[in-house]
Amino acid sequence: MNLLTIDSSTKSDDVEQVLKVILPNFPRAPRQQPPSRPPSREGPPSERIRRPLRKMTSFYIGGNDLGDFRKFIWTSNGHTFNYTNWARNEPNNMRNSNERCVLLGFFGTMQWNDVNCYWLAGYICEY
Ligand SMILES: [Ca+2]
Repeated sequence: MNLLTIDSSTKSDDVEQVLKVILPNFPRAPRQQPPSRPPSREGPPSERIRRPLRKMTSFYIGGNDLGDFRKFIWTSNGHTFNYTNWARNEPNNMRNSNERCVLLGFFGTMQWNDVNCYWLAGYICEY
């Protein structure tokens, strides 16, 4: 199992379709919707998993430049990016803050942002 590799627009679209199914707020709604019911530990396992995910909109994928600065590669195969979906002005290594990992969803879309690898966020794996 590896962190997700997104090496084509087709795969990005496929991942977006999956995220839309499991995350009602993805892509992020223009305005926040109130939760449909109060938090609870009750319910079937699938619901207990989905519930905390509803508010999560940022996920690490398997890209980073931890080897050579600004040379982003996929952890799954070590290949440099043939396809990218950076958000406007990304990757920007904001304020030289050592942004070495790739986050999907930061802007409420499928676009990517380079961030510090210790941001609190979800992650997406594939196998
Ligand atoms: Ca950034």
